Amino acid sequence: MDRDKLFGLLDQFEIETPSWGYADTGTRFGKFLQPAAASTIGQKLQDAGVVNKFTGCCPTVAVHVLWDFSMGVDATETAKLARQNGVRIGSVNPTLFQDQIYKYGSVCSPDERAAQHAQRHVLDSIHIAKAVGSNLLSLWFADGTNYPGQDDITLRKHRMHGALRHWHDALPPGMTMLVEYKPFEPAFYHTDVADWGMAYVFAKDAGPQAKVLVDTGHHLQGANIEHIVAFLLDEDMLGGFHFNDRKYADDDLTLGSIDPHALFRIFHEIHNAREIHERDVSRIAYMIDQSHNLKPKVEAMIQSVVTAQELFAKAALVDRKKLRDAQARTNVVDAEECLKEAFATDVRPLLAEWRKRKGLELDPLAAYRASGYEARVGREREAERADRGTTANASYA
Ligand code: RM4
Ligand code: MN
Ligand code: MN
Repeated sequence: MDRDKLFGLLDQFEIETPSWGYADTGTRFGKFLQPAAASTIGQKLQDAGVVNKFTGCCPTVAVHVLWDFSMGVDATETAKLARQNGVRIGSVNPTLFQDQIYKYGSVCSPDERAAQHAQRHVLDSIHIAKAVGSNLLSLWFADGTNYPGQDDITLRKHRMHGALRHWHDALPPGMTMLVEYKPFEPAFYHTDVADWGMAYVFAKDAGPQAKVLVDTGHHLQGANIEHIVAFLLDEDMLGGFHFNDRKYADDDLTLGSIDPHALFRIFHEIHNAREIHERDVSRIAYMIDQSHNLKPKVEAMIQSVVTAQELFAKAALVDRKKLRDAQARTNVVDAEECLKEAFATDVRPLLAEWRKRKGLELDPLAAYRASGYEARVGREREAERADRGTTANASYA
């Protein structure tokens, strides 16, 4: 592939990082705290700005409404803070779990008060998105049941349909509503938006501004995610991704750390849709949804972004003319060799060249480490926490 063409594709490949990836997180068995972990939205945006500075491709930051916005705080101030750190607010994620009222679900709950609370929270989130200049509302529901017979599954489906239609009608023009699915957890018997098919039906029914969000960790073992991606792309229903890797379930491990080839195959389908099937893939929102419990947060984020770029570039190198020809000849071995060759290509020198042209450091992780940022903010943030008399508090995302 022509170098300039590849660089053009890389220029357009922007990856959003999540505010919650910079805070202390953990599991239900506890949290391991890090001195440099961010505890305020200001600190999260500062970290995201640093990731963007070293990678040059992470200009937006996803926010989770209840974790990042406090009552009475003007959202435009948060947008300003983002700009001061060289980033913008990206997807706005309503927080439809964790409150006591959501014990039996949010909009699907049989408790009318819970559904109304959720209704209002999402409408407030749309206002926040407008105020911060974001065009993405990203919905994930913890709704589901834990025991057979606990609630009427069909009634819950109707409640979800109603809520999504209502919110869709409240979207300003140009704003996209993403519907994320997940097979289980926190509900362990049934989940109201359990897979891509349900997300597709809900989104389609809500209206043209609703699309499906694929979180790579939200599939049962063995699911063919690239097939789902190709299918959604062809239906013009793929809104975006939450990238992470997994070994067992929704592990939120570093992208590409377990199965880099899986993400390569996903990118292959995206390049294929653009080049061969002339699909517009420019509006796909690429987002990272990871929480790093053991790794230093900014390092882990840079590592993830660089891996995403490498796999994206490798997949772009697939010789699609050769592949089409092999497919037409039904030469299965030749066809597979096209993918193997691209995957085996060391694209790191190409990426270094792309960074050089953009005036970026050639090795983002090494440059970040040399900057001494981690140790500096670690000291500052520990001192601030001691002043406030607070121990770090954050979610279990
Ligand atoms: C969920 C899901 C959502 C994210 C929360 C924190 O498992 O992936 O996207 O908002 O975690
Ligand atoms: Mn997610
Ligand atoms: Mn998840």
